[in-house]
Amino acid sequence: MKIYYHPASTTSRPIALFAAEQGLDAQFVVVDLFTGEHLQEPYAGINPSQLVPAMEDGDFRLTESSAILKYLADKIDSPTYPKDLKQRARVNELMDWFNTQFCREMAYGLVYPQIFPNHKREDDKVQASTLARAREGTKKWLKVLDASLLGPNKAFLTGDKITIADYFGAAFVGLGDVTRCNYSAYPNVSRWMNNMKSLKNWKKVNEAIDGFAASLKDKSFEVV
Ligand SMILES: N[C@@H](CCC(=O)N[C@@H](CS)C(=O)NCC(=O)O)C(=O)O
Repeated sequence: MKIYYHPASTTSRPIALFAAEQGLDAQFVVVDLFTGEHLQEPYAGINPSQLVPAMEDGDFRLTESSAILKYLADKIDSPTYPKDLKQRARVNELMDWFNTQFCREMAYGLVYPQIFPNHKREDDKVQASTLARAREGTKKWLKVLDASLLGPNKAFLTGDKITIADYFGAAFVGLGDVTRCNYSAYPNVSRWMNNMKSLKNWKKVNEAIDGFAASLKDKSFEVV
């Protein structure tokens, strides 16, 4: 099985972390986003959306990080994607929540326009209003995550056991480290992220993004 990915990519890191933690046997193939390898053949033929990650299992190809995680967890019969109808529905719900609401505001609204030149708005006023709006949106979703989705007692999103929703969601929330967001107003989010960061393979999997964050240490950002 091959996983095409980039080590700094927000949507690749949940898969790399899942694989490392759950002992998935897969060949990880780097697609260099910085040289535009994803925009050219052969990768553009593997994922017509020209994004990472993508997976090949024999002649079966799959894109979309959330779908790939579910496939991989089922493939190795992992308890991180429960079989019980309602427990599985809860994991799906959380993954959809991160992939839509949270990702839109945090990644595409607040962080990417500040760290990726191709996401920066051309007009300074538009850039400023995009960030201001996304900052409020991100705060709203962090509050929901803190108070309702996590609450004061859970180690992980669905209780005391880790699921693929945790691997998935932590990459988006962890993106805040790149621009030095401060989550102290969200103690349950902070506790959960500390649990995620305590995983054996977190540091290694996040080496590339941590290095990128370090390279931006003198730059100031709009943050939550
Ligand atoms: N919905 C997709 C999003 C994938 C995505 O946005 N990948 C980014 C890296 S995090 C990418 O390949 N970006 C390249 C580009 O925008 O040119 C998924 O979850 O797999």
